[in-house]
Amino acid sequence: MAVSESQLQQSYELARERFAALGVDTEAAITRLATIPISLHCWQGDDVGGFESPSGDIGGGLAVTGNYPGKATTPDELRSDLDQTYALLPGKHRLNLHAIYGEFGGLTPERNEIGPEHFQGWIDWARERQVGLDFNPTFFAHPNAGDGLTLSHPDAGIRQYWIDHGIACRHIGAALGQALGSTCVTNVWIPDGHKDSPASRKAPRERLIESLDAMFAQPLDPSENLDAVECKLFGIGSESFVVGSHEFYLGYAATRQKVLCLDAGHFHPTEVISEKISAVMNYVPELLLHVSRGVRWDSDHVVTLTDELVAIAQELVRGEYLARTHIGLDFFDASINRIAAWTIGARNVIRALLIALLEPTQQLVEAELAGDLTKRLAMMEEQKSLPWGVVWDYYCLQSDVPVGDIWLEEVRNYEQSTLFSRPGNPTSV
Ligand code: RNT
Ligand code: ZN
Repeated sequence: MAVSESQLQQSYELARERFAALGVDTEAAITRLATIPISLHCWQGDDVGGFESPSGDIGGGLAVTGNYPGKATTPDELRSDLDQTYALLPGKHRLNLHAIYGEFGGLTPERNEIGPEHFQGWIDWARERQVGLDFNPTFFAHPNAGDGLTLSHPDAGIRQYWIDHGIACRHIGAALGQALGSTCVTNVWIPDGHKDSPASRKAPRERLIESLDAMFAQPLDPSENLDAVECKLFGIGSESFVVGSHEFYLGYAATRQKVLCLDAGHFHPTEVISEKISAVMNYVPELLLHVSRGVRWDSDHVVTLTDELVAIAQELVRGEYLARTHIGLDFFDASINRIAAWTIGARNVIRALLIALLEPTQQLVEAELAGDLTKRLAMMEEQKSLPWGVVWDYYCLQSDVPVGDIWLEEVRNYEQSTLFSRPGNPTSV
């Protein structure tokens, strides 16, 4: 049900006063929130399919389950779906592309031969909307990654193929950054690992260092492209050993001063990335977050408003790390409407940031420094029921995006008018 605008204004005034009494300026929080972009991952829109033809198995130990109708099968469809999604999000956000989402004109160039020309359609689209782009080489869904090894492969020829793919992608990243006047973060994630216990853990890791160094050898203008590296604990088919583990990439990023990517679903189940941010930020220049949600074996469920999501946002705000952090999403769910999946995940990340920005941090820190841990806990718990939801609604209203669950009506209309009439779907002819 639509919320009455005047009622919301009145509720907001009360909420503003309630926060002001705690020394929190809701207007300042909203203004700040509007400057924080979330990089939407293109791959939620088509189940990590991409536009190489013929599209093969996703591979890399990644799995997308579900067959909800209406997925995007062309770049124009995906862009249209993204436009619909951005219209439901307050603030200005970014798009994170994978290399397999180029427009290859019906051909499938080798991955080491792709260039900025294959992304012109995306650049034009992004420029028109003033959306910044991020990028990822695709080290999976390819015969040369068929045995689950890429940059750490024992075969020097295969390693070189993937090094060259990474180099091509860094240049694409720089071209995207230059064209849009906004730094592109190019993130390297590789699937490399073993299903069963390896005889040598050492050799693949040494090879990976060598490959990464070769890939990153040419310095690029950091205002155009920044390199990031992403670790993982395990994947399907790499249960016993992952070459690019957390320790591996933390050391790599620290010694090479690369951006470290922490994916919320890539650690042991009781390990949380909110706990790691203030540790790694002492050693790496910047952070990329893949905000995700692990559920048992899956690291990629749609992001919900969990304690951990709020804790991540709180750590970024409390530690004043936002200026050094790039926030991206990473999940893929094909069992629900894909635009709704993006919208739910992204709105939750923005909501979590708002909760963090509305925290009376100074008072908590003062209680802590005074040794009054009773007050610290009492305040933290009371804080949970402060009327941040009203401030969120007001922010949506101000940003001219749907307030509350009416965004779903828009998605349903789009589903009927557009998604379900795509070829091969229920109501299409
Ligand atoms: C895989 C990594 C990686 C991918 C994307 C598609 O476990 O999280 O970020 O999800 O590159
Ligand atoms: Zn990830």
